[in-house]
This record gives sequence, C-alpha cells and structure tokens, in this order.
Amino acid sequence: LTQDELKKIAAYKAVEFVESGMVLGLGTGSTAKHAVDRIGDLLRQGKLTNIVGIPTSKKTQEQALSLGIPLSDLDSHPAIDLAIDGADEVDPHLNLVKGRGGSLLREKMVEGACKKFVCIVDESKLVKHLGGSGLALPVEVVPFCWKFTANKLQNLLERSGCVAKLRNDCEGKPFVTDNGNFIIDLYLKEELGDLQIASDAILRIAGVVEHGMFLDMATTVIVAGELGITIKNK
Ligand code: DER
Repeated sequence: LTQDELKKIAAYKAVEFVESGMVLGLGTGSTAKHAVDRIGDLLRQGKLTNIVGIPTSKKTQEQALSLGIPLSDLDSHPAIDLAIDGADEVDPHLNLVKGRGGSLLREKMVEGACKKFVCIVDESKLVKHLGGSGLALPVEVVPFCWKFTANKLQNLLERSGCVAKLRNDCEGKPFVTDNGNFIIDLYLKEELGDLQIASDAILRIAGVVEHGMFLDMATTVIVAGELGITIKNK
C-alpha cells in the first residue's frame, strides 16, 4: 500500500465517527483532504445530512466549498462536535506535532473547540518523542522583527540543539500563513524534555503567535499501517 492509500484508509475510518447533524472541524493536509472528500461524497449520496463544516485553512475552505459542504466559522459555532485532522508526528501519549502545512493556528483554534478530535495518520508519523525526528517543529510568529523572535526561540531551546529557520515559499520569499504571519521552523537534535514547560516557554515569547505542538488535544488517533488499522484512544 502506498503512503497515500494508508492516509485514505485512516481518513475513511475517521469519517465513520461522523453523524448527521454534526458540526465538524475540517482539517488541513493530504490526509485530512481524503476525509473532507469522503464527507462530501456521503453528503451527496444522502448518507449524511445536516452537516456544518468549520475549515482549518483557506485551502480546506475551498475544497469544502467545491464539494458543496455547508460551511461556517468558530464565531457562529464556538462548540464543535468532532474534528478530523492529520499530524506530522504522534508520540505514545497522543501528543502531536502539526503545522508543516502552515495551518497550525486555525487548526489549534478549531481543534481546541472540539468535544472530540480524531487525528488520522499513516504509520510513518509515529515517533517515540516529539521534535526528535530532525523535522520541523513549526512556530507561527508575527512578521515584525521575526529575526529577533527566531533568535529567542533558538536560544530558548539550545539545549535541544535547536536551529531556527524562517520558512520560505517556493519563490524563496517568506511563507505567509492564512493569518498574515510567518513560520519559524525549529529543527531539534535532541528530544524536548517536558513538553508543557517547552510549550509555555515558547508562548511567553512576545512575537510568538502559536506553535505546532498539540499537547493533550487529540482524543483518538487512527493509524493506518501495512498490517491494518490501529485506533488509539486518550
Ligand atoms: O500542517 C498540518 O497541520 C497538517 O495537518 C499536517 O500535520 C499533516 O499533513 P499531511 O496529512 O499532509 O501529512
């Protein structure tokens, strides 16, 4: 099975949790895309009715609109029944790294407003601890003096061998999030110690808007692997 086929299997499994009448957080990324497609299919077939979607990015908003999924926002629906979204890393405690697609702020706002947050991944996302994969831990920062903020982040996490890099788009210009901010990607050589302490310290830096560690937020993680589907509950 290809990685995308595994993502689709996890996504379709998560959509089995969707009931008619629900307000749904619609995730962002290549795995969540399959879930949004599936919800659109079931609505069109009349197997799901009376669904309202709260998108976690402009990209997902466009996808949902094209599928005819009725949309709203957090102002109108501050309490959401269920969110389905992917992740970049999942640790054994169901803590996540998200945001390599650049949507972490709206994802964390929407998923923080949900009664249930079902995270969908292929098995390659499973890690022993967050941040140690050598891949990016994204932090959304205001554009104003972003170098100052990047240095603060790098110094804060220097014990983990942190290197902070401004994320550029495909034209080499700073990537701009849906919210008009920049992303600083933190590359760590060592695992982070206490994640909550690291989270609080990062958020205390004035130029930081939000980071990509989703601690104690996922209620269920659906993992699709070569040997089948595993469902992990909080
Ligand atoms: O950027 C994000 O937060 C995405 O949800 C990411 O965490 C998962 O993206 P993928 O499903 O394309 O791997």
